[in-house]
Amino acid sequence: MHMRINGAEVPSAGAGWKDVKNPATGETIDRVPDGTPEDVKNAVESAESAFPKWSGKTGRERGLLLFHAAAQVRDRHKELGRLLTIEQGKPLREAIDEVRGFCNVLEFYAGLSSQPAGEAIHLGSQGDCMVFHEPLGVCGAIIPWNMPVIIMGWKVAPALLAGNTIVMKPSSTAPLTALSISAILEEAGLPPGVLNIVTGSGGSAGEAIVTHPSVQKVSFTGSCATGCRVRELAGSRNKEVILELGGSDAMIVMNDADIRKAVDGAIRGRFYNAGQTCTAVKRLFVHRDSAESFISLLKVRVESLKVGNGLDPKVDMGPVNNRQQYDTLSEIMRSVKENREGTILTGGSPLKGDGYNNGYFFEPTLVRDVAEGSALLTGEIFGPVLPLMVIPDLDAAIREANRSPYGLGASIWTNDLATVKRVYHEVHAGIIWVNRHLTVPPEIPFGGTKESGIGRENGYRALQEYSRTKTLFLGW
Ligand code: TXE
Repeated sequence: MHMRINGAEVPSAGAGWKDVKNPATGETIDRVPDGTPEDVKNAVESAESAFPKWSGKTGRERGLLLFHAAAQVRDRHKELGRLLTIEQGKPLREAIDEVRGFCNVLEFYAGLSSQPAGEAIHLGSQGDCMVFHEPLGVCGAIIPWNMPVIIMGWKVAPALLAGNTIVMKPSSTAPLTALSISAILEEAGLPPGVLNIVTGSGGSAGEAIVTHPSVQKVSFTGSCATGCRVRELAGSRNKEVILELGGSDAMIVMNDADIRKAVDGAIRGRFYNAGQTCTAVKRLFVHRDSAESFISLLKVRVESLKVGNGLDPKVDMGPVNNRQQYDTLSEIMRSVKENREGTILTGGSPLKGDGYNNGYFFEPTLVRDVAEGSALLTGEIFGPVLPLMVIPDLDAAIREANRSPYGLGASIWTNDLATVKRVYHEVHAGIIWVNRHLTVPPEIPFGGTKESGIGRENGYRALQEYSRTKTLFLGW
């Protein structure tokens, strides 16, 4: 596939290509151009030329177009879901959900298009003021490979509705569905140049987007290290950023919790998308009174997960997306075994042999009583490995939950309101779920504290992230 600039497929100004592989088989399924700074320059120019007309439309006109585009993507959800499974690895049912989720995001923002924006301020004898919300101009969006379609929606939909034009870079290991979707948006009537996609590496195409003088704001989702780099590059140019940098979400199960419901929550929370979700359950704390019954039920459920090619409808979990993830995970588990960093209750190794050859498959893994300082607790484990600790009381749970540099989400499983109140007030995170984990519908603001990032996506407020106020002072 080619990049999409100014409403058309274009080859790169450079000669390079990047292979896109199916993580379940290792086969090359397509290739995309290795975009250069020259490609980014062309894309930004195209976004700049499209801006006056796009920002000149009424919000309702832009909203109608988003509705229409959502319907066209929805019509093709099966074929897009299949493409997403082939390039990303997730089970088809999750891939289709993600495509539908993208449509939900478009529809949510389209629905906001008729909301009144701006304010009128009466200043007595001094006069009256009107505060308008203006789009920023050209915005940059940098997308990872774990949820490449929904994260595209989170960035593109509010930016477009607010009247901005966009240059977006998908990840090199999952760019294809995003490219197909942007072509569908254009077929649905999105004018050429409003959404431009440059493929390629982060160091070249990604940094060229962040540093281009005409790009007003960059929204980035990815690792902490890259997010810091993006922030530095943008900050030294006085550019705003939205950074969503992952997490190490705690799930706390108290002794009054509904154990079956909590086990379901832990399974979905950790093993959905092979554990590669920013808000996945990455550390599980269980109250000692219910620990043994909870753990034995959980172990049975983890062992029953069927791993395989996501196109097989019987599969619960696919491979991890790429070699780097696979190697990192293998290395972490090697260290856990060698240094006795915890008791592995099940799993712990890459899956080899029949049906798994050349794929990045990893066993669903449960590790209990993880030692302090283990990477399982200090880093962000982006794969199907669930570390579990038994805690004596709520004080310990809150203390442990906060012992992470991240602060994206956390969940508390209980029926006691006083417990909910304490966790809500004392755990540092952008979202606290009660008897639930992972769910992020477009209606709610999403983003973290501490090293999980800055700014918020989703919800009504995201429109403000993509606009600036301008005031008209009428002195009369
Ligand atoms: O991320 P990168 P990687 C975490 C997760 C994972 C780790 C590494 O823990 O194991 O990050 O993943 C682009 N300037 N998350 O290496 O490098 C890159 O091309 C501008 C959590 O894949 O951050 C891709 O499009 N852009 C996370 C995107 O940034 C650059 C989701 C993410 O890549 C760039 C993914 C640069 N210098 C990984 N370098 C979440 N928040 O959910 C790379 N990129």
